[in-house]
Amino acid sequence: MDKLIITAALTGAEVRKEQQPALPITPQEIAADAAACVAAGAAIIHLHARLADGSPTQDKAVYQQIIAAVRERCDAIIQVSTGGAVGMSAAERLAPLSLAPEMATLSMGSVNFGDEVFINHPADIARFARTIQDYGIKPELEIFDAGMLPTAVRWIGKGWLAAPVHVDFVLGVPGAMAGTPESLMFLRSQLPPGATWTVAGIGAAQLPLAVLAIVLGGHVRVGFEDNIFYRKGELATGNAQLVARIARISREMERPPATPDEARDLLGLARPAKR
Ligand code: KMH
Ligand code: ZN
Repeated sequence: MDKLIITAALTGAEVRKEQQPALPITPQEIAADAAACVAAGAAIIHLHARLADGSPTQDKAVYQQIIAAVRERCDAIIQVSTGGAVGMSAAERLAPLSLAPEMATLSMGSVNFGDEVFINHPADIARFARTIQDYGIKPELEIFDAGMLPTAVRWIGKGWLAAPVHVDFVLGVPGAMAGTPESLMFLRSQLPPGATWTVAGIGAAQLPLAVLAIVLGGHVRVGFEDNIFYRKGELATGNAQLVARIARISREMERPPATPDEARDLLGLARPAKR
């Protein structure tokens, strides 16, 4: 099996500092956390931006500061969010794409999201997909619910998404597909040929689904965006602690973590010129 690509989802849009004191908010905090995660075994850094007061933003200038700070500290694959936060407009959510990061997320449908609704109108998804393609960015298809993967398959058929796709199964959001092995096994059985995939289990589902993905040949996403605990009742000390646990398990399972450049090779991304 291939080496394991570990994505660190550092901040997200929903978690608050009061819930997890180690949540990185400022560009410098995010960059330091990204570097610690890469040192611990992460290859991709999934980015969300926050304003100084902690509120989520898709502001291009803030992303620009974060990306510059991260690039100074490590060679991670930078993946920006086009999901942003519930309620943001499509135009807001598109903003970081013009910074031409290596990767960007692309949610493949609408879904209940806790007490809210994460709306992804097909016309907006198509616009995001086009823009991502125009900038030469590799999309990561965010699959929250069962209908979203057939949508991706349909879109590959229409030529709206380039194969092979890279998919992230986000499992355990209240209102979406449960964070269970059965969900993951089903979705994996529906993947289009050649797809690479990762899993982001929410809350207590993070660790068991990560371990299952290692066994099944998938990849893993961990981090405070999805889960703030190390174990029941015990907050993680930092995102890197969550990454380090997966790296340890992956080595034991003979799927050691991919470096950022090894992950680029697995995902069909060009290796950047040496910095
Ligand atoms: N914050 C969620 C509503 C993504 O990054 O693309 C959406 C999200 C997905 O986090
Ligand atoms: Zn996200």
